[in-house]
Amino acid sequence: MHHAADWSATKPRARQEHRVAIFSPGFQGRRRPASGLLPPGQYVTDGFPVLSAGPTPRVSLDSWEFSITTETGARHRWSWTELQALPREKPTVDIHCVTKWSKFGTAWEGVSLDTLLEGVDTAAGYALVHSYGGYTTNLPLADLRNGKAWVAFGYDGKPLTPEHGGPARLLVPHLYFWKSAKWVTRIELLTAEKKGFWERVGYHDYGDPWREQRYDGD
Ligand SMILES: Nc1nc2c(c(=O)[nH]1)N[C@H]1C(S)=C(S)[C@@H](COP(=O)(O)O)O[C@H]1N2
Ligand SMILES: [Mo]
Repeated sequence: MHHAADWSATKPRARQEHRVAIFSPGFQGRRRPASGLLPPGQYVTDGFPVLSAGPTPRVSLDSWEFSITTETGARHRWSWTELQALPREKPTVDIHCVTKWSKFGTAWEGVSLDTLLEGVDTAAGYALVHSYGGYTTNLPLADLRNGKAWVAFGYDGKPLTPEHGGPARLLVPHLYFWKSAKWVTRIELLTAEKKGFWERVGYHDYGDPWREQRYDGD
């Protein structure tokens, strides 16, 4: 269920093709060739660089938890075991870092934010994502819905490694990769925008790689 029709009508043709390629059900769960579509100013890498603003937090699965808090103070919480019991998806997507590397065809496993938001009653328009270690990043709640975002715990058929955000990270591949918070633990839903770690020091609030929204004012 990816609700492609919700956004495709408003997007330029190149972006529409890109999204369709990403979410084509026939490619779920196995590698696909690179889309060949590179956002402006980016170059392709075959490696998988590690970019972390601080030390890698080590979180035991017994104490790990993920929660969504709403603007009314309600808190929805999942233990590791509860997260693992939810329906999984295997998105294969291209990722784009603001430092200009892009990686095509990355294969992940995780739980869709649509699944996690199913029982969450909210009128919030914004989300502030919190990680173990203190990293934060902000985005509109709409960008977490409709098949566009996951809490990912698998990469390339294996558990996600700590340096890439394991046990679990946010994956929001349609925005620059700094929005994909590693070691995610909470999503705070808000009626007014609060900026995250990079957004507060001059990076773009939204960060659309196709519009090259790297810095505030782009
Ligand atoms: N918690 C946390 N998440 C983070 C970061 C970070 O420093 N801390 N860096 C961001 C940036 S700038 C990028 S490009 C990607 C890098 O992910 P990777 O190290 O798996 O390539 O993670 C994003 N998520
Ligand atoms: Mo980045």
